[in-house]
Amino acid sequence: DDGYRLWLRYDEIADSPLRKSYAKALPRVFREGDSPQLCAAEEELLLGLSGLLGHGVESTAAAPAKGLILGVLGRSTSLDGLLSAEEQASLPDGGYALIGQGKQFYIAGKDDRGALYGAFAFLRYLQRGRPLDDLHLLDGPRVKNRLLNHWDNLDGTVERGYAGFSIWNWHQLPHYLDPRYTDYARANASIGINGAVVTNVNAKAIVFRRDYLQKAAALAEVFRPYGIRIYLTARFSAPIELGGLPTADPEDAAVKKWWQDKASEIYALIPDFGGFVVKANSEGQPGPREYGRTHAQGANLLADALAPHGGIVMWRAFVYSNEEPVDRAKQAYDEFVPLDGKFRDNVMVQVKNGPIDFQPREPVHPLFGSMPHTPLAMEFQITKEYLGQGTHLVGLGKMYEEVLQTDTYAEGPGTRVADIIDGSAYGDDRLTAMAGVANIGTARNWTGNLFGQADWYTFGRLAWNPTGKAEDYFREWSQMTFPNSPTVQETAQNLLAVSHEACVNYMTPLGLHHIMGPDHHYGPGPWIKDMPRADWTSVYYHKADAEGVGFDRTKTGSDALEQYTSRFAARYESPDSCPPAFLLWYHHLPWDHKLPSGNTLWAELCYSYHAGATKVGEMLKNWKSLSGRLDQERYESVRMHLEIQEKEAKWWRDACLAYFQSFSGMPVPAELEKPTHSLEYYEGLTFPYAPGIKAKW
Ligand code: BDP
Repeated sequence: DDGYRLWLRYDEIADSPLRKSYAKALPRVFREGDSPQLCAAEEELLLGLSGLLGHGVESTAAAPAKGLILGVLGRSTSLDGLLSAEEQASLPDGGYALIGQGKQFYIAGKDDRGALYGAFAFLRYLQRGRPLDDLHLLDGPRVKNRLLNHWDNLDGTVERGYAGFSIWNWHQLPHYLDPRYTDYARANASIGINGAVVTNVNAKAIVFRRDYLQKAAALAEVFRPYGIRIYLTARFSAPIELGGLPTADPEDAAVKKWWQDKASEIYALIPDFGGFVVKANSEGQPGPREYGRTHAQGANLLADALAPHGGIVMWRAFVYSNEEPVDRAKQAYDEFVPLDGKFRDNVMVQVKNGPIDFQPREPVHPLFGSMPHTPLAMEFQITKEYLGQGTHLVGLGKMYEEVLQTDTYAEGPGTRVADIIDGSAYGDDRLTAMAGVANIGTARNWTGNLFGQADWYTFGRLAWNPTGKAEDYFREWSQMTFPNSPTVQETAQNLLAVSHEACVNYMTPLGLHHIMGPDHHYGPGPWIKDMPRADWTSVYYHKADAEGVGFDRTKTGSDALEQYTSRFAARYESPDSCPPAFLLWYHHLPWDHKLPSGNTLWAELCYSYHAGATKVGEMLKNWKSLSGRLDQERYESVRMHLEIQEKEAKWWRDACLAYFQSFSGMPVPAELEKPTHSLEYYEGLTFPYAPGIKAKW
């Protein structure tokens, strides 16, 4: 089994009483309505039911006395009176109800998308072997825009992509439609994703050339029945590069007209086009700052062009200036907070989860809660640029949850990041969004590492409900990915649950960050110091010397903590009360500083690195205990990746401890293994062809 079917496997249910009871209850399917989404939902139901029940299930032309009925509330008469008025009103757009009544089962969408999501939820129900008795379930998305961001280049490469090449074959579009596009859309619809940004944030203007827009339109057509809108990344200088204008100044009349005309051209081809994602004035990308304009002026230029058509702009806050900063963690806040309230209604500011850059663990970004008048979108990374890429198994759901559950105190105690993202903290009907940088490529199993599928899955489920629990989604994924085998499911679920903490421990424990190899960001590189910018080096972030280690971000240092609410900051200000997980993020401390555990900082660092590597050993052992309990192909694929991960966790541990020991001068605690090689050995390793190098700007 090559894993291509993801969590939509629909293998025959092995538990025969259960299968028979489902089969008896669901002999046929009736769809009331003809929208493309309803048709896609019906098709999926027939495919899923036929597979799970082990025999063909057919559709009927009229509501059956016994069976499954699919429709849209208010439009499908068979659903009349199904829900109370309050129930119906409680469903948000995209919401659905699954109801069993007598011998009939209903999938009732609030709208067409809702019916589609309901169909997938119903199948999920069966895939997980849930009882159909008393079925009465209402659900709907808490976040309006749930997007994947593909960092895919038009030449087929993927920036920070570790699962092969881009699945978008621009060269053959619009004429050749790879069936994979449909399977991609199905998979996304099954977890509620409703937008796909198909081009890299490091954008090319040519994507707005008419022939490329036609290619995008062909993808949009494939996505449409699955409720997915297409978005493109907008290069700010496109009016110059493509339009031949002398400037891209957002206040220039000709520039405004160029964007308006371009938007009209796009919407004529793609009527449900989602909008633009923009990376401006960051890492060499052009932007409004070149013209002395603000990010708000830049974003509003594009927003005005899209507004008549209903499109939105997602303007990224991942900016850092060319001047070398005292603390890069503070830059986005300094630049964006003064602009709060100055963006058009159809602009969202898209913020990475932490203030640096997708590290194994970061505190939440200080912008969350600091721009109450601007809708903020969460940007998570699903592709694991800094977390072992396509090789290591790291259940990202735990990290997403940690971020989303963090209390910012912004609107009083209990203002979790999740409440800011879903808008409930503000009680208005603002735009809401969550975006995930996709980990998908041409690998037969889509994500290279089989467990990367779980990250995609969990991201989608949390985008639907940011207050949800990662473990629930790990369970769902494991049950659907390894059906009919509770032992495999439990082990898989456990691997997902423990692996993020393990990774943090063997890479960057106690709040360390950005100490990986340069450019490719794979493997340890705490010694990295000579780079074009200080904030691309490791020494800038860990500041290790004979005295101690860590980045002082308190009042005696960069005072980054001042960008958070005082309640939030209070937890981190003193090294005595700061949670160990963030100690060196906020403090520079002596090597012999005593921790609550009773250990010195140095010893704690040693124990943490060892705990991480040891955990990976256990993960491998647990997986190996499954030999023979699942298909050989997936078993071997995970085993081989875990074998590499175990080796590399030790590499991280030993290289980092050898390096930091050269400053601390203290011995590794006697009961722990010492680094196998000298520091010079680790420093001397080179990886000229490591994957994922950033596109040259
Ligand atoms: C960093 C990546 C780089 C991206 C950048 C971004 O190293 O490849 O272009 O983020 O988010 O994590 O724009």
